Amino acid sequence: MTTLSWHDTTIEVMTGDITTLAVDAIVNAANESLLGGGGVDGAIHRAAGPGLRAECQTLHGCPTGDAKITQGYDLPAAHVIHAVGPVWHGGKHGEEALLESAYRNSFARARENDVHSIAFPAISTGVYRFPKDRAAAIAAAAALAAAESGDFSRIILCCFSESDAAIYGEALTRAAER
Ligand code: AR6
Repeated sequence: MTTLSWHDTTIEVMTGDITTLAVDAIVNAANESLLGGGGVDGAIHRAAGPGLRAECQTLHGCPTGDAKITQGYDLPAAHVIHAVGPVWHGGKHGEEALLESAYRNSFARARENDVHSIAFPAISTGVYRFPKDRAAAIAAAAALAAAESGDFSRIILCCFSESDAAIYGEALTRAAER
């Protein structure tokens, strides 16, 4: 685990199941339909129960790079922020800007809803095939920028494997040294 104090925010890279975290909001790596899927999206919907899907149906989807917020239902987290990261198509289709935008809009939804502690999965690095080192650098830069805003007490980058946590931890350390 990598932990960093940045301005008044604690930024942590951890390994674990994001559905177990008792934070103000967990972020979902969703798709444009917002109606569920596999990976972390499937795990969040299973743990939250049917209320989450019912609320998602009222949202009419979400474009890539954007994020929408719901309640957390049976999750220990109060809210779910559904962020839609890009599918990796080789890197020349605006993928990096879209992933940055997904993080930026997730933090925006958080601010609008008094969310001060927030946990992110490794958005786009599973089924969407975004290279992990590049995705980690984008996540780390977004977390530092959000910490500098002073609006967050705790930002967690929640990886699902030790090897991913090593990549995200290194990216966070490197971003903080710049
Ligand atoms: N806690 C934390 N991280 C997890 C968990 C969990 N419980 N389960 C998986 N991960 P992915 P994407 C990690 O594929 O690439 C869905 O079908 C996983 O190991 O879930 O953004 C959606 O509906 C990986 O590191 O999301 C979309 O259609 C990371 O979460 C599509 O997949 C992201 O992998 C989105 O693809």
